[in-house]
Amino acid sequence: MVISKEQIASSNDGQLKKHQSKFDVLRDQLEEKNIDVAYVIDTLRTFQIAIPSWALGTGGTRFGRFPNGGEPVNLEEKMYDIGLLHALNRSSGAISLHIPWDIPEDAAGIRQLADELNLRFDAVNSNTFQDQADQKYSYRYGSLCHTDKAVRDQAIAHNLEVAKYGEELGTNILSIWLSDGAIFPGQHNMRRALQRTEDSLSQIYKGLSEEFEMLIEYKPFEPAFYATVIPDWGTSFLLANKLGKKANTLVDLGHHLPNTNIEQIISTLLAENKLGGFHFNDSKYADDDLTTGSMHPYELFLIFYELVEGLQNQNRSLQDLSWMIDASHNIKDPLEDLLQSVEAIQLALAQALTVDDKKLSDAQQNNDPTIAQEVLQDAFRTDLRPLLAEARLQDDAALDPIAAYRALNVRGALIDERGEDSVATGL
Ligand code: PSV
Ligand code: MN
Repeated sequence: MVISKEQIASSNDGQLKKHQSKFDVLRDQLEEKNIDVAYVIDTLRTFQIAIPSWALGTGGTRFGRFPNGGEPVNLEEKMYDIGLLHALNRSSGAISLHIPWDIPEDAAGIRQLADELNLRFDAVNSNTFQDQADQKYSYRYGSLCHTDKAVRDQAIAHNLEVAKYGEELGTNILSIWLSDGAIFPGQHNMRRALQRTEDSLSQIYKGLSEEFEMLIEYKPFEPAFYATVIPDWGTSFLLANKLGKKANTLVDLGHHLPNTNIEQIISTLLAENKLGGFHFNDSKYADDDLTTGSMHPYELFLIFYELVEGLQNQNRSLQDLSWMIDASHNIKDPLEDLLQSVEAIQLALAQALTVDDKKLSDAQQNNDPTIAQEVLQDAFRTDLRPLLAEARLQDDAALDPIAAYRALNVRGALIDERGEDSVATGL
């Protein structure tokens, strides 16, 4: 299924008048505050968030899974699903693959389909946290950290193979998340496990061409419940620094212990020029992988403020980093969940772009936390949704993506096309 511009336009028709009056009020309000509305809209229109190929089906927990039907069963169908999202919001124009779940057998054909759907390929992800049927050695006791060199070599070769698939698709970003670690105290020597991991990563690093970027993702626990080898940003940063300029840290919002100040991590990584990418989701307790912005929208805004301010300070652009949603959709329709996540991310970006920087920095200079809070919360509490709708309208996307998705009965059409029982691969 594809959604045409005409279908979008007719779904917008009935809402245009209402949108225009809401947008006019907001624009006046923002211009009174000397905000360059056209610049904010342009930034929103340019900003694209990659959708992972493994997030298009219903997720689940170890207790069960409740699929919605019509799930994509191969890479092409997954790309069509992302094409639907992108037609609705024009902000999801990128796809991130996980190998071996989505090996592009016919890279030229896949690239052509991506062009047709206006998608580009973002980071490619390796998987050494599961065993595959045709695999010689098991990752039961780790991959890049394994005590046995043969297992490490197999995992190194896998990562280089993933990078090769990426190259064939026109991306030069390899994203690595390792589940390597110990479930029990004493299970492994933590120092040696880290040293072996560093050595394996440096072999992967050396095998990547100069243009490649390696993203190192950290996570405190799960599935290793005692000691994950790369548990935090400090360890990822340490490894990325040792490896060299092609290696950077990737921050997944769900990969922190409760109450960690993620925006401060971002500020430090940006200052050190070592922030490479982002995985968006939200959580109440741990790596809950909930819809972005569904739990902590204020935190998301503060994170974006650090990103926007930090990048501006270095004359860098948002496009220098990789942005991806990494969520699991337990009960919602995955496509609706992804539309909501993209909207929440764009909203946090817009809020960050409308902070009165001068006033905030004066308040900081004058040690005035009251005014600092007023400035931040003024941006956060201004309803910027009409601005997002306007950015979409200018891109021929839907004023209200969820409403259009439902009006077009997309899930029903996908069920008709693929069946009630089609289930996507992934997590
Ligand atoms: C791990 O929880 C993680 O966030 C990593 O990004 C993986 O690549 C992804 O989930 C799915 O495997
Ligand atoms: Mn992640």
